[in-house]
Amino acid sequence: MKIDTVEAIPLAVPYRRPFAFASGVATRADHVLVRITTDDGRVGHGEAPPRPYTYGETAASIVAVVRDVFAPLLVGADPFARERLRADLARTVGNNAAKGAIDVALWDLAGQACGQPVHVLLGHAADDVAAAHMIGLGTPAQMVADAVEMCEHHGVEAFKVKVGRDLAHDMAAVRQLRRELGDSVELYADANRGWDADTAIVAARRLADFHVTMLEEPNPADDVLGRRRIVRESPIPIVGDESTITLGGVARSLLDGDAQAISVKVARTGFTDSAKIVGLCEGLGVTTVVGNQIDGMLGTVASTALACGQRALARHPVEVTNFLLMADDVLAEPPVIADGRAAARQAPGLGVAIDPDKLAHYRTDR
Ligand code: MUC
Ligand code: MG
Repeated sequence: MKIDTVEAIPLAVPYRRPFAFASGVATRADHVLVRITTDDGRVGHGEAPPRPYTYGETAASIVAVVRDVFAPLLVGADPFARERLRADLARTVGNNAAKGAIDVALWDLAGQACGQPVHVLLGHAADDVAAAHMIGLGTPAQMVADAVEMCEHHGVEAFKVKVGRDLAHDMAAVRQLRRELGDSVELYADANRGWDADTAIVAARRLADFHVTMLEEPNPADDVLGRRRIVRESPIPIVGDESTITLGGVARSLLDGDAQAISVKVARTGFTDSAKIVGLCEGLGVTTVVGNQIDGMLGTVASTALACGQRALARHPVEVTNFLLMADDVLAEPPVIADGRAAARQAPGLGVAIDPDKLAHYRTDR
């Protein structure tokens, strides 16, 4: 089996409502669909969400780097040779989402060729996992309404609450969420670098009072001493997300004392590097959680496969619900969140099919 073509197709899919967080707001899914075709007629897919505020990539830069730099390295190669291809791609620095989507498409192809779903190839820790929902910034009432809808319609009992604004506003939202949802749901928080160190330390103590279990990216990790002070003084673990986007970056962050747990995202480290990060953390006794890069439906299927493939990830609720923000997408069958759980697809590879009419409708390059 050899790679024949590599395409990067820009999409624009509307959201039902915007998703806001301390470092930005997403108003539509302007993701790039990576499609790799082999000489024996198989098609693998991956989804690259551009996140300029995290990786510096835009939809246009993803399309250009895939088409002009990565496709020439991939065409003619064996899609099973992931380690060799990873090294070839790594000669170009950055471009994490583009590389992640290519890696996902390669695993999709490998699974199809083996007749096995990706989560089975990754280690088959589980067939389904508990889902966590990420609550975007809004008024406390809007945030509570979002959570209640997820509880009532999808049975979700774990929530990552966006914070990182004015402390009084953030704490009002967390207080109301705890009051409305009760003590049995898990709440954890993500400030997306919105606070300075002093504010973050105060916030961490108050969050702990509401039994919030973890705090992600409280301040910019480049504020080195400030971040270490937060880690030292916070009563709850500090999670690295946008400051820990590569295998080496995770190692450095943990050794430097900048984070005590790691958010792993298929959208930036594919399956291959995500599994390496999970292994590194597992060996060090560091918790890993599957994060959500405001993934579309394809990214959600991939995140669920990763979580179901790795035991260390299957243990914690997995952030797989934010595709519900999308008014539509290009997958023929959307993911399902039922009774608070997301199931891995059991068909070979990722088990996804692209709806050709929807693709024609949402692609922006024609
Ligand atoms: C997160 O965990 O930070 C929001 C925007 C983005 O790119 O990722 C998020 C979620
Ligand atoms: Mg985060």
